[in-house]
Amino acid sequence: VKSSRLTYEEKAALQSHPAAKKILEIAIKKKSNLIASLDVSTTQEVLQLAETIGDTIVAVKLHTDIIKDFSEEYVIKLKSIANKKNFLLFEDRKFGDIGNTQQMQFEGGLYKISDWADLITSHVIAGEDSLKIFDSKVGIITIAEMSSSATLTDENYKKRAIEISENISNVIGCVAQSKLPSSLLLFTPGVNLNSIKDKKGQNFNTPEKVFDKNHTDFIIVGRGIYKSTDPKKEALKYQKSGWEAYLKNISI
Ligand code: 5BU
Repeated sequence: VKSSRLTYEEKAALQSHPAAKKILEIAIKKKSNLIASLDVSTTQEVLQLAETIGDTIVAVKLHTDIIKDFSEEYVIKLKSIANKKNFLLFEDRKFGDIGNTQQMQFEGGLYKISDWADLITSHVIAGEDSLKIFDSKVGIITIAEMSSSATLTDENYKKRAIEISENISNVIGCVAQSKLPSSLLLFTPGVNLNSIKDKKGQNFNTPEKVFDKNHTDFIIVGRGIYKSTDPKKEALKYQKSGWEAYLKNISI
């Protein structure tokens, strides 16, 4: 019996955007569907973690606006680690404004996200046209559904968000907490092997659950890795458990 989900090879063949092809190629090559969210506050911590766990991941997800000492030199160093270790740079900026403002936030300011990010997140709250300002090279991941308790992203919102995402050629996937009825790639944050929630509204699932239940493509792990006393060991654990969950998923 054929599994209801496609393999990464099958998905890669369907993609037209280079960032989508690339992240799937890396997944296949490294046997990893792990994205590490390095939500730390100094460039040194980001660089050190990226170097330490770089072999186990397909992308580093960043919140560049929480870094205290951002500089162009940091971007050069991070890019060089990303090239050496073969992972993408994913800025979780969650754009959520009118197109004109988002364009300035994407291209300008201190961070010049458009200069270095392979992937970015964007809300779709401002409607389809607001997403047309991102250059064609960056892979956009829209937020269709959030992981937090009592989020406003209900079924109708998710449906509309997916419709918009399908109409924009550089949207490569969505963040969501349930299956996607679409060939868009699914990215799932709120993954942790040791906790079920935090005290600030976050909900966690295991890698196995998000593959079994949602047929996700990529798991996003933050505190589960960067807060651990041995990030390398923990990243390997998530890599292995994410990959085993994927293999199980394609075999049924
Ligand atoms: P955690 O430490 O594993 O909870 O980190 C999760 C990361 O994913 C963190 O950077 C969040 O900003 C991000 N995230 C999320 O947790 N839930 C969502 O729905 C979205 C992003 Br969208």
